Amino acid sequence: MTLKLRRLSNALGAEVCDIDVSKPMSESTFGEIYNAFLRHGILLFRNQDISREQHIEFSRRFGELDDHKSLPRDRHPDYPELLLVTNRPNTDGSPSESRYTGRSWHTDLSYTTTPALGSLLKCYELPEVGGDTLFANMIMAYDTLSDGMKKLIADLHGIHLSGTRRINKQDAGEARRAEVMKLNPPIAQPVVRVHPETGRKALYLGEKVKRFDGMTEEESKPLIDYLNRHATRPECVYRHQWRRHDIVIWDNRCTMHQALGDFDETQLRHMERTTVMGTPSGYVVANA
Ligand SMILES: O=C(O)CCC(=O)C(=O)O
Repeated sequence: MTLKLRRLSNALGAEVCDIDVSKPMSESTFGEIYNAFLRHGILLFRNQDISREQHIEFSRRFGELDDHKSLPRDRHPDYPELLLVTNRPNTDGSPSESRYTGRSWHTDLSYTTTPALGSLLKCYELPEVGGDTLFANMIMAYDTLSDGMKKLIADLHGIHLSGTRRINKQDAGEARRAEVMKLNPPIAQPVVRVHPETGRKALYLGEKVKRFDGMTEEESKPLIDYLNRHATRPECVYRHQWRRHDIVIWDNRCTMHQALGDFDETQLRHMERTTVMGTPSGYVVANA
């Protein structure tokens, strides 16, 4: 079978057309999908009105799945392979802990020593308008730096902090903050990451990074801000407008993303994500 692809933007992304991911799929068809994933950084599958089991089963074809133990409160109560990104209130009426998940530029699990290979996000409920997600091509971001800048950043490591380290007490609650901080010590990751499968170099940063290892925040901030700004220029970015039953998979090793708060938060937005485990990268930073 030859896959029918439709590019989503100049920077990155392709829609895989006319595929039902819940149907049996040959190795060769999946091989074509995987090659397209490596080539385009993100893939979109529309109209996937499938069960949670089928979402998990399709995700497993990309590799071993994370059980989200670093974010226990956001796990689906019945499916540890699924992470909830939802503003649906908890059963006791309290606000959902995951209602602001992903509201800054990041790549998944970069604050661990096995950052995610990929993430498959399925859309269940959408507000009337908005609720979009931005994706940036970090290979393009790296390639478009000057040689001088490439040399300057070649050996730098950015210290990645889990989201809850940066959340204030009112939003997260002190107990949860302490729990997640213990589960997620600060991790230094190379600023220039070599993609383990394609060998391409990509910027590996985002807004979870507040300083470089061996440097102060004050020293690091101008360069971190510059690199994040450079990576998120419109020419490096695709903006996804969701439809119900979309599944989007992104390659966390060469893209970053951000969920936008561009919608009426009294309306429901409910997404569920599987996370494909990646290969080891980075190191724990003591006393960061
Ligand atoms: O809700 C979204 O659009 C993206 C969520 C997100 O950032 C994530 O799952 O890492």
